[in-house]
Amino acid sequence: MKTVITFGTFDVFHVGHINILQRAAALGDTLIVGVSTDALNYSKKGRNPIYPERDRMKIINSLRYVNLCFPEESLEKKADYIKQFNADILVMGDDWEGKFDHFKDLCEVVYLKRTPSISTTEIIEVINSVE
Ligand code: C2G
Repeated sequence: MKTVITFGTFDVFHVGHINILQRAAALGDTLIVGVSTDALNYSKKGRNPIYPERDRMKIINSLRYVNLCFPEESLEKKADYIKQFNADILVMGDDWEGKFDHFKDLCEVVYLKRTPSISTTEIIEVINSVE
């Protein structure tokens, strides 16, 4: 039995998010998702996500590929989360390529190709440009 863990904000949920969660789930038997909190986002990006963390967690929790979802409170706690959930594989999109290689002594680290031409930032830009 293999447990897969992944992390993300998953703001303004879109098909790129579905694609990575579906492929992450296919790598093991259980998929656990850390959803970054509003506070973590604010500290990273200087703004709150469009959807509050309660709603982002509700969306992730309702997906059939996801077995469990929890709030990711700090980027520095990844090793603790990997150990806490006994994860065998850490999956991230390839925008994070190389950034989590130091966890290779804890678990397998896999970077999956991002879905091209879609991102939360682009969706927000398109909405903002509508007059
Ligand atoms: N993603 C993707 N294709 C896209 C957009 C996103 O595969 N077109 C993937 C990202 O690579 C990431 C996941 O979807 O693995 C979530 O993306 P974000 O919500 O943008 O996550 P991010 O803000 O990068 O948060 O601890 C790490 C952070 O919590 C990651």
